[in-house]
Amino acid sequence: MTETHTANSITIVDPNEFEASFSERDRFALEVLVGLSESRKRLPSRFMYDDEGSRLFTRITEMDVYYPTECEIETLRRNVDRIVSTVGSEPFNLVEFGPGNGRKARILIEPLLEAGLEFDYVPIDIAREYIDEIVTAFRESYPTLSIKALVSDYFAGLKWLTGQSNRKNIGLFLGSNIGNFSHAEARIFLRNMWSSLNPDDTVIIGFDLKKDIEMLLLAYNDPGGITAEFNLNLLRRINREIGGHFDCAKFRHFGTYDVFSGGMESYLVSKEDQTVAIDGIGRSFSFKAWEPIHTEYSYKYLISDIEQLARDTGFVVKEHLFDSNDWFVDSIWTVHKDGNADGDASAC
Ligand code: AVI
Repeated sequence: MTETHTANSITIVDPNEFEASFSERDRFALEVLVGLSESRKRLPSRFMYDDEGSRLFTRITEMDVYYPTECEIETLRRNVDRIVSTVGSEPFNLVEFGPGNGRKARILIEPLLEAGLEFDYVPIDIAREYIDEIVTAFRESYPTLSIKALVSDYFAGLKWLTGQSNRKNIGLFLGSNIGNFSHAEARIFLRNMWSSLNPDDTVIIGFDLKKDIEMLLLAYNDPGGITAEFNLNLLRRINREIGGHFDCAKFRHFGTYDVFSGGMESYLVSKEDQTVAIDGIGRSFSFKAWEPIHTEYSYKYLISDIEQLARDTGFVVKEHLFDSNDWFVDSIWTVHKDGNADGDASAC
């Protein structure tokens, strides 16, 4: 892992140079090959976020029908004093997993600076360009803020951080990104986070709550078709990066809700029988008329689900912070580790 000091207060840690033999493009090609070869075709949602996908996702967050972003911003704003008070007065790291454009972190950073607290802001993201953008923007907005920006896988970055700093960590995993994991993946993710943190560290996790089904369906099937474009961009990305020959007009976006699992599910459905070649992986894939490709889960939670998830992964729920409609929650958890190094791993 190398460290590059770009300014007094900024550290960029880049572990990726050692992993260059397996590029993001190779990984994408492999996942497309595996996902489209299955009898229930699927493409992993994490590949939705290339430059074009990130641009489309930002547009989604600006739509009135896509309520989670505004709900979480309201949640953070109306509860900022409570969050500042949970932090305590000791120096700490404010670690943000996947900071996006940093819009939500700003809501916390300003009052934390005003309160005169000593902390490093530590955004962690695998994509160097996002980290560069946030560092540039935050250096301009907050000249006194100390930033340690980590270009890294979340847990490698967190392990590096806890290995070189024994400050308390306050982790932010906002935006209901946890909802894009299956329930099993969410448990694995949170348990990994637990393992990488120290006892009594805090995490604040954004969960979208179960709610009126019409509202969910509208949020993921907006009338302007931006969500459809966001979903179809996966096929365009295959065309751009690995020589696919998808005709997007021959697929449609379909967003539906599984009341049993609480998952909004997104699909791309083939409108006709067709065979599509992907030159970069030397294969063609056949689609029957109305055959789906699963592309995304967005799980919605009950408070009882969240509390169970915390217990199962070794955390203690401190507080739930809500927006004024109770549509969204930022849940504050602390890391519980007793004498046993494995903690309470009962459900893992
Ligand atoms: C990033 N993630 C939390 C969004 C969600 O709501 O699951 C992605 C998204 N997909 C369609 N619309 C928004």
